[in-house]
Amino acid sequence: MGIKLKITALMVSVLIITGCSSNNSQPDVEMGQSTMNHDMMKEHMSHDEVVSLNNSTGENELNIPSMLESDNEEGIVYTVRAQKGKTEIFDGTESITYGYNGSFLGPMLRFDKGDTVKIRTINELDEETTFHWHGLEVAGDADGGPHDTLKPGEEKVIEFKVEQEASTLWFHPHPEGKTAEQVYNGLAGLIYIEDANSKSLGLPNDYGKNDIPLIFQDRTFDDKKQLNYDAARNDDGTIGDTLLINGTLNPKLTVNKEKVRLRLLNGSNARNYTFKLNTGDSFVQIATDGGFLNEPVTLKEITLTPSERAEIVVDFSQLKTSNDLALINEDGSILLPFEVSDESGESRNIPREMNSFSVTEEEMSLPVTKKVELFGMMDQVTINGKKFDPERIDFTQQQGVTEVWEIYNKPDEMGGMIHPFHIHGAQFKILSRNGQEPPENERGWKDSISIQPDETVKIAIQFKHKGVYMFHCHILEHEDNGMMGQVKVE
Ligand SMILES: [Cu+2]
Repeated sequence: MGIKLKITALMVSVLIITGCSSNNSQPDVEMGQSTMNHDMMKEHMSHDEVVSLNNSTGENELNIPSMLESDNEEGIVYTVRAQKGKTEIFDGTESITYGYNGSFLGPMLRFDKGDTVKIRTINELDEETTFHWHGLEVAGDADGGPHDTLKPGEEKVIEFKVEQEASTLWFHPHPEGKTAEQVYNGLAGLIYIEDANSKSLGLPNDYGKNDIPLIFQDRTFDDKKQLNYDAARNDDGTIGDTLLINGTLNPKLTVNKEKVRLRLLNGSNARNYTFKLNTGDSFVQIATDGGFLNEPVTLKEITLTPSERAEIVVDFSQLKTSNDLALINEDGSILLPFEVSDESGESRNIPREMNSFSVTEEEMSLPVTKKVELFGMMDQVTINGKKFDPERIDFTQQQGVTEVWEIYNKPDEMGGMIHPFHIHGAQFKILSRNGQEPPENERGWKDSISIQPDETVKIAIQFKHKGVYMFHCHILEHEDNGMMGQVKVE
Protein backbone atom coordinates (compact mmCIF):
# COMPACT_ATOMS: atom_id res chain seq x y z
CA MET A 1 0.00 0.00 0.00
CA GLY A 2 2.84 2.35 0.88
CA ILE A 3 4.34 1.79 -2.54
CA LYS A 4 1.05 2.43 -4.25
CA LEU A 5 0.65 5.70 -2.43
CA LYS A 6 4.12 6.83 -3.37
CA ILE A 7 3.49 6.05 -7.02
CA THR A 8 0.27 8.00 -6.91
CA ALA A 9 2.05 10.94 -5.34
CA LEU A 10 4.75 10.81 -8.00
CA MET A 11 2.26 10.65 -10.85
CA VAL A 12 0.35 13.60 -9.50
CA SER A 13 3.57 15.61 -9.24
CA VAL A 14 4.44 14.76 -12.81
CA LEU A 15 1.00 15.82 -13.93
CA ILE A 16 1.35 19.13 -12.14
CA ILE A 17 4.76 19.76 -13.62
CA THR A 18 3.51 18.99 -17.11
CA GLY A 19 0.66 21.37 -16.45
CA CYS A 20 -2.09 19.03 -17.49
CA SER A 21 -5.71 19.76 -16.90
CA SER A 22 -8.45 17.30 -16.11
CA ASN A 23 -10.90 19.19 -18.27
CA ASN A 24 -13.03 16.57 -19.98
CA SER A 25 -12.94 18.24 -23.37
CA GLN A 26 -9.22 17.69 -23.63
CA PRO A 27 -7.69 14.68 -25.33
CA ASP A 28 -5.67 12.18 -23.34
CA VAL A 29 -2.59 13.67 -21.79
CA GLU A 30 0.66 12.22 -22.87
CA MET A 31 3.34 11.76 -20.31
CA GLY A 32 6.50 10.71 -22.09
CA GLN A 33 6.06 7.07 -23.01
CA SER A 34 2.89 6.46 -21.10
CA THR A 35 -0.57 7.74 -21.71
CA MET A 36 -3.17 8.20 -19.03
CA ASN A 37 -6.82 8.21 -19.88
CA HIS A 38 -9.26 10.42 -18.08
CA ASP A 39 -10.58 7.69 -15.83
CA MET A 40 -7.08 6.95 -14.64
CA MET A 41 -6.41 10.61 -14.13
CA LYS A 42 -9.60 11.08 -12.23
CA GLU A 43 -8.72 8.18 -10.00
CA HIS A 44 -5.25 9.51 -9.36
CA MET A 45 -6.21 13.10 -8.98
CA SER A 46 -9.45 12.98 -7.07
CA HIS A 47 -7.53 13.31 -3.75
CA ASP A 48 -9.96 10.69 -2.48
CA GLU A 49 -7.82 7.64 -2.69
CA VAL A 50 -7.21 6.77 0.92
CA VAL A 51 -5.89 3.45 2.09
CA SER A 52 -8.25 1.77 4.57
CA LEU A 53 -7.28 1.11 8.14
CA ASN A 54 -6.76 -2.44 9.32
CA ASN A 55 -9.42 -3.59 11.77
CA SER A 56 -8.40 -3.54 15.41
CA THR A 57 -8.31 -7.11 16.70
CA GLY A 58 -8.87 -5.77 20.21
CA GLU A 59 -6.07 -7.84 21.67
CA ASN A 60 -4.51 -5.00 23.68
CA GLU A 61 -6.17 -2.98 26.40
CA LEU A 62 -6.04 0.70 25.52
CA ASN A 63 -3.16 2.64 27.04
CA ILE A 64 -4.27 5.64 29.10
CA PRO A 65 -1.65 8.42 29.19
CA SER A 66 -0.40 9.11 32.69
CA MET A 67 -1.32 12.38 34.34
CA LEU A 68 1.75 14.57 34.82
CA GLU A 69 2.37 15.53 38.41
CA SER A 70 3.48 19.03 39.31
CA ASP A 71 7.15 19.29 40.30
CA ASN A 72 6.45 21.08 43.56
CA GLU A 73 3.65 21.83 45.95
CA GLU A 74 4.14 25.59 46.02
CA GLY A 75 3.25 26.43 42.47
CA ILE A 76 2.21 24.54 39.42
CA VAL A 77 5.42 23.64 37.69
CA TYR A 78 5.70 20.95 35.10
CA THR A 79 8.73 19.61 33.29
CA VAL A 80 8.16 18.39 29.75
CA ARG A 81 11.07 16.72 27.96
CA ALA A 82 11.07 15.82 24.28
CA GLN A 83 12.87 12.51 24.03
CA LYS A 84 13.80 9.72 21.68
CA GLY A 85 13.33 6.14 22.78
CA LYS A 86 12.19 2.64 21.99
CA THR A 87 8.64 1.39 22.34
CA GLU A 88 7.24 -2.11 22.10
CA ILE A 89 4.27 -1.32 19.88
CA PHE A 90 4.36 -4.80 18.37
CA ASP A 91 4.91 -7.70 20.80
CA GLY A 92 8.56 -8.60 21.02
CA THR A 93 9.83 -5.82 18.74
CA GLU A 94 11.10 -2.41 19.69
CA SER A 95 10.28 0.50 17.43
CA ILE A 96 12.25 3.72 17.56
CA THR A 97 9.88 6.46 18.65
CA TYR A 98 9.72 9.97 20.09
CA GLY A 99 7.80 11.00 23.16
CA TYR A 100 7.42 13.53 25.95
CA ASN A 101 8.71 12.31 29.33
CA GLY A 102 8.85 8.84 27.90
CA SER A 103 9.47 6.99 24.69
CA PHE A 104 6.13 7.49 22.93
CA LEU A 105 3.46 10.21 22.96
CA GLY A 106 3.22 12.13 26.21
CA PRO A 107 1.51 12.53 29.55
CA MET A 108 -1.70 14.47 30.13
CA LEU A 109 -1.33 17.91 31.69
CA ARG A 110 -4.30 19.00 33.75
CA PHE A 111 -4.84 22.69 34.45
CA ASP A 112 -7.58 24.46 36.36
CA LYS A 113 -8.91 27.74 35.08
CA GLY A 114 -7.24 30.48 37.12
CA ASP A 115 -4.00 28.53 37.61
CA THR A 116 -0.70 30.17 36.90
CA VAL A 117 1.28 27.44 35.26
CA LYS A 118 5.02 27.20 34.66
CA ILE A 119 6.31 24.65 32.21
CA ARG A 120 9.98 23.87 31.88
CA THR A 121 10.43 22.52 28.37
CA ILE A 122 13.61 20.61 27.58
CA ASN A 123 14.78 19.38 24.20
CA GLU A 124 16.56 16.07 24.71
CA LEU A 125 16.33 15.15 21.03
CA ASP A 126 19.30 15.36 18.71
CA GLU A 127 17.43 17.80 16.48
CA GLU A 128 15.63 21.14 16.94
CA THR A 129 12.06 21.15 18.15
CA THR A 130 9.46 23.47 19.64
CA PHE A 131 6.70 22.96 22.21
CA HIS A 132 3.37 24.19 20.84
CA TRP A 133 0.24 24.26 23.01
CA HIS A 134 -2.57 23.69 20.55
CA GLY A 135 -5.71 25.61 21.48
CA LEU A 136 -4.20 27.34 24.50
CA GLU A 137 -4.67 31.09 24.77
CA VAL A 138 -1.15 32.21 25.61
CA ALA A 139 1.18 35.03 24.58
CA GLY A 140 2.97 34.53 21.29
CA ASP A 141 6.32 33.97 22.98
CA ALA A 142 4.89 31.01 24.92
CA ASP A 143 3.04 29.49 21.97
CA GLY A 144 5.92 27.41 20.63
CA GLY A 145 5.60 28.31 16.96
CA PRO A 146 8.42 27.85 14.47
CA HIS A 147 10.31 30.94 15.75
CA ASP A 148 10.64 29.30 19.13
CA THR A 149 13.05 26.48 18.39
CA LEU A 150 15.06 24.81 21.09
CA LYS A 151 18.34 23.33 19.94
CA PRO A 152 19.35 19.90 21.25
CA GLY A 153 20.00 20.23 24.97
CA GLU A 154 18.34 23.63 25.30
CA GLU A 155 15.52 24.41 27.66
CA LYS A 156 13.00 27.18 28.11
CA VAL A 157 10.55 28.02 30.87
CA ILE A 158 7.18 29.45 29.93
CA GLU A 159 4.61 30.84 32.33
CA PHE A 160 0.98 31.71 31.72
CA LYS A 161 -2.33 32.09 33.48
CA VAL A 162 -5.10 29.75 32.39
CA GLU A 163 -8.03 32.01 31.57
CA GLN A 164 -10.05 29.93 29.15
CA GLU A 165 -12.82 27.52 29.93
CA ALA A 166 -12.80 23.75 30.42
CA SER A 167 -11.68 21.95 27.27
CA THR A 168 -9.49 19.24 25.81
CA LEU A 169 -6.39 20.67 24.15
CA TRP A 170 -3.13 19.10 23.10
CA PHE A 171 0.53 19.83 22.56
CA HIS A 172 2.94 18.90 19.82
CA PRO A 173 6.10 20.21 18.11
CA HIS A 174 6.02 22.92 15.44
CA PRO A 175 9.52 23.35 13.95
CA GLU A 176 9.52 24.74 10.43
CA GLY A 177 9.48 21.94 7.87
CA LYS A 178 9.81 19.21 10.50
CA THR A 179 6.46 19.19 12.30
CA ALA A 180 5.02 16.28 10.34
CA GLU A 181 7.95 13.96 10.95
CA GLN A 182 8.23 14.74 14.67
CA VAL A 183 4.52 14.26 15.29
CA TYR A 184 4.61 11.09 13.19
CA ASN A 185 7.41 9.73 15.36
CA GLY A 186 5.29 10.23 18.47
CA LEU A 187 5.45 13.76 19.81
CA ALA A 188 1.94 14.57 21.01
CA GLY A 189 0.34 14.97 24.41
CA LEU A 190 -2.93 16.03 25.99
CA ILE A 191 -4.02 19.04 28.01
CA TYR A 192 -7.21 19.01 30.05
CA ILE A 193 -8.53 22.29 31.37
CA GLU A 194 -11.14 22.07 34.13
CA ASP A 195 -13.20 24.85 35.66
CA ALA A 196 -16.05 25.33 38.14
CA ASN A 197 -18.58 24.59 35.42
CA SER A 198 -16.97 21.35 34.23
CA LYS A 199 -16.79 20.15 37.83
CA SER A 200 -20.42 20.95 38.58
CA LEU A 201 -22.07 19.42 35.53
CA GLY A 202 -21.93 15.87 36.83
CA LEU A 203 -20.33 14.57 33.65
CA PRO A 204 -18.25 11.40 33.74
CA ASN A 205 -14.84 12.55 35.00
CA ASP A 206 -13.09 9.50 36.40
CA TYR A 207 -9.94 9.64 34.28
CA GLY A 208 -9.23 6.37 32.52
CA LYS A 209 -12.48 4.79 33.85
CA ASN A 210 -15.36 6.73 32.36
CA ASP A 211 -13.48 9.76 31.04
CA ILE A 212 -11.25 8.41 28.32
CA PRO A 213 -8.91 10.27 25.98
CA LEU A 214 -8.62 8.75 22.51
CA ILE A 215 -5.76 10.01 20.34
CA PHE A 216 -6.24 8.61 16.82
CA GLN A 217 -3.11 8.30 14.71
CA ASP A 218 -2.61 6.22 11.59
CA ARG A 219 0.85 5.00 10.75
CA THR A 220 2.75 2.83 8.28
CA PHE A 221 5.28 0.44 9.75
CA ASP A 222 8.03 -1.01 7.59
CA ASP A 223 8.85 -4.71 7.54
CA LYS A 224 11.11 -4.22 10.57
CA LYS A 225 8.14 -2.67 12.41
CA GLN A 226 9.71 0.76 12.36
CA LEU A 227 8.14 4.12 11.68
CA ASN A 228 10.03 5.08 8.58
CA TYR A 229 8.76 8.57 7.90
CA ASP A 230 10.83 9.19 4.78
CA ALA A 231 9.49 6.02 3.18
CA ALA A 232 5.89 6.67 4.23
CA ARG A 233 5.87 10.40 3.51
CA ASN A 234 3.32 11.79 1.10
CA ASP A 235 3.38 15.50 0.25
CA ASP A 236 -0.41 15.56 0.34
CA GLY A 237 -0.56 14.11 3.81
CA THR A 238 1.03 10.98 5.17
CA ILE A 239 -1.45 8.28 5.99
CA GLY A 240 -1.06 4.69 7.05
CA ASP A 241 -2.97 1.43 7.26
CA THR A 242 -2.24 0.88 10.95
CA LEU A 243 -4.21 2.74 13.58
CA LEU A 244 -2.77 3.48 16.97
CA ILE A 245 -5.01 4.88 19.68
CA ASN A 246 -3.01 6.47 22.50
CA GLY A 247 -0.11 4.59 20.92
CA THR A 248 -1.83 1.22 21.36
CA LEU A 249 -1.94 -1.19 18.44
CA ASN A 250 -5.12 -3.28 18.12
CA PRO A 251 -6.70 -1.57 21.12
CA LYS A 252 -9.86 -2.43 23.01
CA LEU A 253 -11.53 -0.48 25.76
CA THR A 254 -13.20 -2.14 28.74
CA VAL A 255 -16.05 -0.09 30.21
CA ASN A 256 -18.76 -0.51 32.78
CA LYS A 257 -22.46 -0.36 31.92
CA GLU A 258 -22.64 3.40 32.29
CA LYS A 259 -22.29 6.65 30.42
CA VAL A 260 -18.70 7.00 29.24
CA ARG A 261 -17.12 10.22 28.05
CA LEU A 262 -14.74 9.84 25.12
CA ARG A 263 -12.46 12.75 24.36
CA LEU A 264 -11.67 12.25 20.68
CA LEU A 265 -8.55 13.85 19.23
CA ASN A 266 -7.62 13.44 15.60
CA GLY A 267 -3.86 13.46 16.10
CA SER A 268 -3.13 12.11 12.63
CA ASN A 269 -0.92 13.88 10.12
CA ALA A 270 -3.61 13.90 7.45
CA ARG A 271 -6.36 11.30 7.81
CA ASN A 272 -9.97 12.35 8.40
CA TYR A 273 -12.19 10.07 10.47
CA THR A 274 -15.94 9.70 10.62
CA PHE A 275 -16.64 7.94 13.89
CA LYS A 276 -19.75 5.90 14.55
CA LEU A 277 -20.93 2.93 16.58
CA ASN A 278 -21.17 -0.35 14.69
CA THR A 279 -24.66 -0.87 16.11
CA GLY A 280 -25.88 2.33 14.48
CA ASP A 281 -26.78 3.70 17.89
CA SER A 282 -26.51 7.38 18.56
CA PHE A 283 -24.37 9.18 21.12
CA VAL A 284 -24.22 12.78 22.27
CA GLN A 285 -21.53 15.33 21.60
CA ILE A 286 -20.89 17.57 24.58
CA ALA A 287 -17.83 19.60 23.62
CA THR A 288 -15.99 21.06 20.66
CA ASP A 289 -12.27 21.95 20.45
CA GLY A 290 -12.38 24.71 23.04
CA GLY A 291 -15.32 24.13 25.39
CA PHE A 292 -18.73 22.65 26.07
CA LEU A 293 -21.64 22.97 23.69
CA ASN A 294 -24.60 24.74 25.23
CA GLU A 295 -26.55 21.52 25.11
CA PRO A 296 -25.71 17.95 24.15
CA VAL A 297 -26.18 17.24 20.44
CA THR A 298 -27.38 13.77 19.47
CA LEU A 299 -25.43 12.28 16.57
CA LYS A 300 -24.99 8.99 14.79
CA GLU A 301 -21.60 9.93 13.44
CA ILE A 302 -19.03 12.67 13.75
CA THR A 303 -16.21 13.66 11.40
CA LEU A 304 -12.96 15.05 12.73
CA THR A 305 -10.17 16.36 10.52
CA PRO A 306 -6.58 16.56 11.79
CA SER A 307 -6.22 18.43 15.10
CA GLU A 308 -9.97 18.71 15.73
CA ARG A 309 -11.37 17.41 19.02
CA ALA A 310 -14.81 16.45 20.21
CA GLU A 311 -16.06 15.06 23.48
CA ILE A 312 -18.84 12.54 23.15
CA VAL A 313 -20.78 10.48 25.68
CA VAL A 314 -21.76 6.91 24.88
CA ASP A 315 -24.34 5.29 27.13
CA PHE A 316 -23.18 1.70 27.57
CA SER A 317 -26.07 0.96 29.93
CA GLN A 318 -28.45 1.37 27.02
CA LEU A 319 -26.57 -0.42 24.26
CA LYS A 320 -27.33 -4.03 23.42
CA THR A 321 -24.06 -5.71 24.22
CA SER A 322 -24.82 -9.11 22.76
CA ASN A 323 -23.16 -8.06 19.53
CA ASP A 324 -19.55 -7.10 19.34
CA LEU A 325 -19.62 -3.42 20.09
CA ALA A 326 -17.09 -1.13 18.50
CA LEU A 327 -16.31 2.36 17.40
CA ILE A 328 -15.88 2.16 13.64
CA ASN A 329 -14.81 4.45 10.84
CA GLU A 330 -17.07 5.54 8.00
CA ASP A 331 -15.89 2.69 5.77
CA GLY A 332 -16.65 0.14 8.49
CA SER A 333 -13.11 -0.49 9.69
CA ILE A 334 -13.05 -1.36 13.37
CA LEU A 335 -11.19 1.32 15.29
CA LEU A 336 -11.92 0.45 18.91
CA PRO A 337 -13.81 -2.64 20.11
CA PHE A 338 -15.55 -2.19 23.47
CA GLU A 339 -15.77 -4.85 26.14
CA VAL A 340 -18.66 -4.04 28.44
CA SER A 341 -18.25 -5.50 31.92
CA ASP A 342 -21.21 -6.72 33.96
CA GLU A 343 -20.59 -3.98 36.48
CA SER A 344 -23.11 -1.21 36.30
CA GLY A 345 -21.37 2.06 36.88
CA GLU A 346 -22.76 5.29 38.18
CA SER A 347 -26.07 6.39 36.78
CA ARG A 348 -26.14 10.02 35.77
CA ASN A 349 -27.88 12.41 33.46
CA ILE A 350 -26.15 14.63 30.99
CA PRO A 351 -27.42 18.13 31.81
CA ARG A 352 -29.47 19.89 29.17
CA GLU A 353 -27.62 23.15 29.80
CA MET A 354 -23.85 23.00 29.82
CA ASN A 355 -22.58 26.35 28.61
CA SER A 356 -23.53 29.85 27.55
CA PHE A 357 -21.71 30.10 24.25
CA SER A 358 -23.23 32.61 21.88
CA VAL A 359 -22.58 34.46 18.67
CA THR A 360 -23.71 38.04 19.16
CA GLU A 361 -25.59 40.22 16.68
CA GLU A 362 -22.62 42.54 16.76
CA GLU A 363 -20.25 39.74 15.74
CA MET A 364 -22.64 38.72 12.95
CA SER A 365 -22.70 42.27 11.60
CA LEU A 366 -18.92 42.87 11.62
CA PRO A 367 -17.35 43.31 8.19
CA VAL A 368 -14.82 40.80 6.93
CA THR A 369 -11.38 42.28 7.64
CA LYS A 370 -9.13 39.31 6.88
CA LYS A 371 -9.39 37.07 3.84
CA VAL A 372 -7.61 33.76 3.59
CA GLU A 373 -7.55 31.68 0.43
CA LEU A 374 -6.35 28.11 0.74
CA PHE A 375 -5.19 26.57 -2.49
CA GLY A 376 -3.26 23.70 -3.94
CA MET A 377 -2.08 20.24 -3.15
CA MET A 378 1.16 18.31 -2.63
CA ASP A 379 4.07 20.72 -2.33
CA GLN A 380 2.21 23.36 -4.36
CA VAL A 381 0.10 24.54 -1.42
CA THR A 382 -0.34 28.23 -0.67
CA ILE A 383 -2.29 30.70 1.43
CA ASN A 384 -3.29 33.81 -0.50
CA GLY A 385 -0.93 32.68 -3.25
CA LYS A 386 2.08 32.63 -0.96
CA LYS A 387 4.14 30.11 0.88
CA PHE A 388 5.22 30.58 4.48
CA ASP A 389 8.01 33.07 5.04
CA PRO A 390 9.14 33.43 8.65
CA GLU A 391 10.26 36.99 7.86
CA ARG A 392 6.84 38.07 6.56
CA ILE A 393 3.90 39.14 8.72
CA ASP A 394 0.74 38.49 6.73
CA PHE A 395 -1.82 40.14 9.00
CA THR A 396 -1.93 42.37 12.03
CA GLN A 397 -4.75 42.45 14.56
CA GLN A 398 -5.29 44.37 17.78
CA GLN A 399 -5.24 42.48 21.06
CA GLY A 400 -8.76 42.09 22.47
CA VAL A 401 -10.50 43.22 19.29
CA THR A 402 -12.79 40.80 17.49
CA GLU A 403 -12.37 40.55 13.75
CA VAL A 404 -14.12 38.45 11.14
CA TRP A 405 -11.91 36.26 9.01
CA GLU A 406 -13.25 34.77 5.80
CA ILE A 407 -11.53 31.59 4.74
CA TYR A 408 -12.08 30.18 1.27
CA ASN A 409 -10.89 26.78 0.06
CA LYS A 410 -10.31 27.39 -3.64
CA PRO A 411 -10.77 24.18 -5.62
CA ASP A 412 -8.27 23.12 -8.24
CA GLU A 413 -9.02 21.51 -11.58
CA MET A 414 -9.22 18.13 -9.88
CA GLY A 415 -11.80 19.31 -7.38
CA GLY A 416 -9.55 20.15 -4.47
CA MET A 417 -9.42 18.67 -1.04
CA ILE A 418 -10.47 19.35 2.52
CA HIS A 419 -8.03 21.56 4.41
CA PRO A 420 -8.30 21.65 8.21
CA PHE A 421 -7.51 25.27 9.10
CA HIS A 422 -6.02 26.13 12.48
CA ILE A 423 -5.17 29.42 14.15
CA HIS A 424 -2.79 29.59 17.09
CA GLY A 425 -3.33 31.36 20.39
CA ALA A 426 -7.10 31.77 20.29
CA GLN A 427 -10.46 30.05 20.23
CA PHE A 428 -12.86 31.31 17.56
CA LYS A 429 -16.55 31.15 16.71
CA ILE A 430 -17.88 29.89 13.39
CA LEU A 431 -20.32 32.50 12.04
CA SER A 432 -21.24 30.74 8.83
CA ARG A 433 -20.42 28.01 6.36
CA ASN A 434 -21.26 29.08 2.81
CA GLY A 435 -23.56 31.70 4.28
CA GLN A 436 -25.47 29.19 6.40
CA GLU A 437 -25.46 28.80 10.14
CA PRO A 438 -22.95 26.09 11.14
CA PRO A 439 -24.34 22.72 12.22
CA GLU A 440 -25.48 22.44 15.83
CA ASN A 441 -22.41 20.53 16.90
CA GLU A 442 -20.12 23.34 15.71
CA ARG A 443 -21.82 26.04 17.76
CA GLY A 444 -19.03 26.13 20.30
CA TRP A 445 -15.41 27.27 20.61
CA LYS A 446 -13.14 26.05 17.85
CA ASP A 447 -9.45 26.40 17.04
CA SER A 448 -9.46 24.19 13.96
CA ILE A 449 -12.07 23.97 11.26
CA SER A 450 -12.54 21.59 8.40
CA ILE A 451 -13.10 23.43 5.11
CA GLN A 452 -14.46 21.64 2.05
CA PRO A 453 -13.34 22.50 -1.50
CA ASP A 454 -15.15 25.63 -2.69
CA GLU A 455 -16.44 26.32 0.79
CA THR A 456 -16.27 29.74 2.42
CA VAL A 457 -16.38 30.01 6.18
CA LYS A 458 -16.58 33.08 8.31
CA ILE A 459 -15.23 33.09 11.82
CA ALA A 460 -15.08 35.68 14.59
CA ILE A 461 -11.75 35.68 16.38
CA GLN A 462 -10.26 37.67 19.21
CA PHE A 463 -6.73 37.26 20.56
CA LYS A 464 -6.41 37.74 24.33
CA HIS A 465 -2.63 38.13 24.19
CA LYS A 466 0.04 39.74 22.04
CA GLY A 467 2.56 38.08 19.82
CA VAL A 468 3.08 36.49 16.46
CA TYR A 469 0.82 33.51 15.81
CA MET A 470 0.67 30.99 12.99
CA PHE A 471 -2.40 30.14 10.96
CA HIS A 472 -2.11 27.10 8.75
CA CYS A 473 -3.46 23.92 7.27
CA HIS A 474 -3.25 21.11 9.82
CA ILE A 475 -2.46 18.47 7.25
CA LEU A 476 1.05 18.46 8.64
CA GLU A 477 2.77 17.95 5.28
CA HIS A 478 0.86 20.93 3.89
CA GLU A 479 2.00 22.98 6.87
CA ASP A 480 5.61 21.87 6.33
CA ASN A 481 5.24 22.64 2.61
CA GLY A 482 4.43 26.26 3.43
CA MET A 483 0.63 26.39 3.77
CA MET A 484 1.04 28.75 6.70
CA GLY A 485 0.92 32.45 7.46
CA GLN A 486 1.50 34.74 10.43
CA VAL A 487 -0.72 37.18 12.26
CA LYS A 488 0.91 39.72 14.56
CA VAL A 489 -1.26 40.73 17.47
CA GLU A 490 -0.31 44.15 18.89
CU1 LIG B 1 -4.14 21.38 3.52
